[in-house]
Parts: sequence; C-alpha cells; structure tokens
Amino acid sequence: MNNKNDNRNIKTMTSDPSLKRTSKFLSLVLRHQPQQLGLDMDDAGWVAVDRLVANAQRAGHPLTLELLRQIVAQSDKQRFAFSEDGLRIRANQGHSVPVDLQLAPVLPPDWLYHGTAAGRVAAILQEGLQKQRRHHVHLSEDREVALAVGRRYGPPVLLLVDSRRMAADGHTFFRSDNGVWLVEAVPPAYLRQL
Ligand code: HQG
Repeated sequence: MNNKNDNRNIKTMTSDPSLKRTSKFLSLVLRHQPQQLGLDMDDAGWVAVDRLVANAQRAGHPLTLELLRQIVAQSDKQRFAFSEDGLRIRANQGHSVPVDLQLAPVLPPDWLYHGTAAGRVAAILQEGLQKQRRHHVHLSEDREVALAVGRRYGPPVLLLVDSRRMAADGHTFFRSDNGVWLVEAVPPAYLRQL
C-alpha cells in the first residue's frame, strides 16, 4: 500500500466523529462521573479496562477495547493512559472527582501561559486564577495551546504567569503525564495580560 492510501486509512481524533464522541464520553466517566457506569475508581484515578468496556456496552455505548486503544494512542492531548500491565485506564488530568494522581512536584519553566475568555480577565486579574471545579489551575508552556484552551469559552485572552517567581516564593507545581502544568492557584501578583 502506498503512503497516500495509508494516510487515508488512518483514523484520527479530529477526522473521526465517533472517536471524538467516545473520547468526550471517556472524559466524562474517567474525570467526573465514574458512578454513571457503576465503576470503582481507585485513589489514583484508575478503573479496570474490562469493567469499563463491559459496563459501557451494557449502558448502550459502543465502546470496545480496540476503540479504547485507538483513543489512548491518538488523543491529541494524550488525555488518557493505560497502566503498565494494560489492565487499567485513567485520565491524565482534569478530574473533578477526588483523585490523587501521585504526581511529584517539579520546578516549572520561568514562564507559563493561561488562556481564558476575555470576559473573565477582569475577575482573574483581581482575584487571581482559581481552580474552579477541577483540582488545579491548568497552565501551558505553549502560547498556542493556551489560546486554544481559552477559545473554548469565547474570544481568547492570553495571560502570562511568572512561574519562576511563584516557585521561588514556595508555590508547588506539578506536571501531568500529558504535559499540562498544574498549580493550586495563581495570585494576581504573578499574572500579566499579554
Ligand atoms: C477561569 C482542557 C473568573 C479560567 C484544556 C477558565 C485544559 C476564572 C475557567 C483543561 C477565575 C475554568 C482546563 C477567576 C479561573 N474568575 N474566571 N478568578 N480563575 N477562571 O475548563 O484552564 O480538553 O476548568 O480562566 O486543555 O479552561 O478537557 O479550566 O476559563 O488543560 O482535555 O475559569 O481543559 O483539557 O475552566 O481548562 P476549566 P481551563 P481537555
């Protein structure tokens, strides 16, 4: 098979609506509502793959092990990960259910970015960035990624975070397995609108 045909046969998250739909469903179940499928989630956010597939199918969702593997391999943001033995799966970040991802504190780069909607900037510059319903404030090393995150809620605005000074002042940073920087909060003194 030549390259052209190969490319045509590769399904990607962005080109395949059924993969995207299933990925959104997985985000819901693995970050926010494991109880919706009657799943036991352990303290670190893992659920059993066979239970996930069986319970999803029983609830009418067309989930298969093959589809799960495709999503884990192709998710543009590496949202999900299998355990080393392949028996469990979890979301890499973004939870609202109480999980401890057991991430080790890491020193951040000097600067990080946060994208938000224009309508939220005034409140953020006054109160700082707060984690809302997630476990952390999410920050990125990449301006474009941050802008894309902000764009989900309206015309985006880019904020610059003085992460070097925050770390020097004792704020703890974590980095999820898919490269998202996580911190409890960002006080206004470390924020600048770009
Ligand atoms: C805003 C996506 C008013 C904050 C992305 C954001 C990300 C405030 C919203 C991940 C505020 C929270 C997270 C304050 C913060 N006043 N608004 N004081 N402090 N906000 O969705 O960072 O696609 O919980 O600016 O890639 O937007 O789901 O956080 O607009 O990594 O995999 O409150 O979600 O990943 O919104 O996005 P979110 P986020 P997935």
